[in-house]
Amino acid sequence: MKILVLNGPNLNLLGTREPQTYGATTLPEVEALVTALGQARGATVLCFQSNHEGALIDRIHAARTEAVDAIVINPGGLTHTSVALRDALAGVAIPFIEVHISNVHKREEFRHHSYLSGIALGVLAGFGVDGYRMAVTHLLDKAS
Ligand code: CA2
Repeated sequence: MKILVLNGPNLNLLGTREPQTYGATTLPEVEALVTALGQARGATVLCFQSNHEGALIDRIHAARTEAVDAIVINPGGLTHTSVALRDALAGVAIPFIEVHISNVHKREEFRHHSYLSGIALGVLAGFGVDGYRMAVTHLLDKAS
């Protein structure tokens, strides 16, 4: 089982700014946690973050040749803007779970629409960084 955990723009700032919205855990801490979760269950978890839409799309394309079984993605602000990211995920046809740290439905109207949710396996929002653990655990459970 190989899972790719992707984070989009600005999520490298996790744990350093806006803790009231995004919590105090850093991205390296989240990545260490999901990597350990995978290791404990004999799975490989790969992690990648970029502030660039094209780099995320290239990483999604590469996932197909690496035989990645599933993707966990927090697309950041690209959630609400990117048809290209949706097309990339649809194009590789790798099942994915969309994760949002905050409950986007309780925030501004423009955060209520996601270009990805309609083709996602599932969506988690509002559970803080625990959403990443929940998503990876679900995929590991489903595969076992
Ligand atoms: O709640 C989420 O996880 C979001 O995907 C985060 C995005 C936001 O645009 C989405 O509407 C919801 C923003 C990511 C910014 O991350 C930061 C983390 C710490 C400090 C500042 C920004």
